[in-house]
Amino acid sequence: MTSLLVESPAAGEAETLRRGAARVLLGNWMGASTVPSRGLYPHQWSWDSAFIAIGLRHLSVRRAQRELETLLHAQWADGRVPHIVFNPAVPHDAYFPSPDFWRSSSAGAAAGAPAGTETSGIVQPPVHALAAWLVHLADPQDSRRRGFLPRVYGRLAAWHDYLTGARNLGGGGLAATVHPWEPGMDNSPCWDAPLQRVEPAATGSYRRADLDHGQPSERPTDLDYGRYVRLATDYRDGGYADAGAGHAFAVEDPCVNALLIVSEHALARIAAETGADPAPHERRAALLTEALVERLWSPEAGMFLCRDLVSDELIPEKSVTGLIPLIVPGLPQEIVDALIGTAQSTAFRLGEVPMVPSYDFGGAAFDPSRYWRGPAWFNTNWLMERGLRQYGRTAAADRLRAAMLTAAGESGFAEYVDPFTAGARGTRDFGWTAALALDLLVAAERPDEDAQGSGLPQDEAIGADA
Ligand code: 9WN
Repeated sequence: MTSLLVESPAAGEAETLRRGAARVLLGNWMGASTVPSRGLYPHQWSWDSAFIAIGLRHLSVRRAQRELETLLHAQWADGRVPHIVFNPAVPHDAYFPSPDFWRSSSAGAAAGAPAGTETSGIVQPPVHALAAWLVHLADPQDSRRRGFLPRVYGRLAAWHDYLTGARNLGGGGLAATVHPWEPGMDNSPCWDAPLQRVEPAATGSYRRADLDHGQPSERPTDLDYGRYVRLATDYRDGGYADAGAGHAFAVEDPCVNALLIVSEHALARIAAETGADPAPHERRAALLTEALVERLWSPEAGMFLCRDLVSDELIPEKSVTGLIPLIVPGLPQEIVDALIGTAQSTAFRLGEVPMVPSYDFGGAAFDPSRYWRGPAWFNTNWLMERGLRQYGRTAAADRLRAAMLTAAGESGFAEYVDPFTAGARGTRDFGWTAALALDLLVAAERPDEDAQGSGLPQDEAIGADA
């Protein structure tokens, strides 16, 4: 990778990047939401849409609002926001599992799935309240005029109630995930041990569509896919019930819960802006932060780890998920220092390699090409960048931002990149890569206007913006 952008991009480079990112976002826009990729992922995905809205707000605040509202309209009555909202115009064989696999409107009826929209029945990380708050900040006057926050507040609050209620499977206050697709890092080595308990669905009982678009060496193996299908089938056949379901896979993930905390702080801001009481959200954010440290912090590893709820043990694999709590405000100083030390250690090599990898360079399962087992992703690095900035590591954050901007442009807005070279991997013209590059570009150019730091109540700069 040539280092085009050392600190902040030169005007010409920035313009090229901005145009490229805008081209991707306009090209992936479907009229009411944005697809992650026209080929590989031709529907609306939950956490993709949140990250996409964060970038889209710089192109069109209205579209960014619409993006989030389209997703939230597919919310189930029990509060869950589904991980995919299917586009009825897309043929079923374009993506697997398709609507006829999930059968949300029938199998999910008891859990309150909408009757008129087909969705998946699992969830993804809760980035949405943070995204809604950042979209509001992009143009508070327009947001107020259009009543954006009052429209989304109730749905976002119900979403968090679902995660902290029905999904408190471990009983310690954290949200659990019941499928490897839920934390969004599908093929992470963290799931290898828990997945051993899962009997794969029979080969030939389904057809993978992802291999029509991606390199098999960059995608999950057939064995892992069989297990994903088994877990989703069992969840569906149990009516997508959470309590008492005897989940074969149930995990508390640091990134999911860190995003829940940051989004809960954002919800407090949203509540205050709409005339509701922010205090319950602040209280919940504080309780979740305590639970995160109590249940997932490992002083030995110097990072957060996933907890397997079936064995009730921490999973010793080091994944980027365990560094992402750096976005949580108010962590004890020794945890912040340890997290940054681990990020800079030989495991993740922050500052030495272009972007933070998805998994420990020294881990037995490390693979520089395969899904979430080594490659570097733009959403996780965007979160790391915010975390570093929040805790005053400005030089490290600036370096990471510059490297991400270079990698986004040079890779053709790749889905993920090789962790040593930043060479493109996965699909190209990927939605959140373009969106988050645009967001970083704006932040580099207009630091005062952007919601730097956490987007949280302690952040005075944001208070002034709002
Ligand atoms: C399954 C859409 C999604 C991302 C996930 C990423 C990948 C899907 C898949 O693509 O997952 O949800 O088919 O592999 O792992 O984070 O949201 O971009």
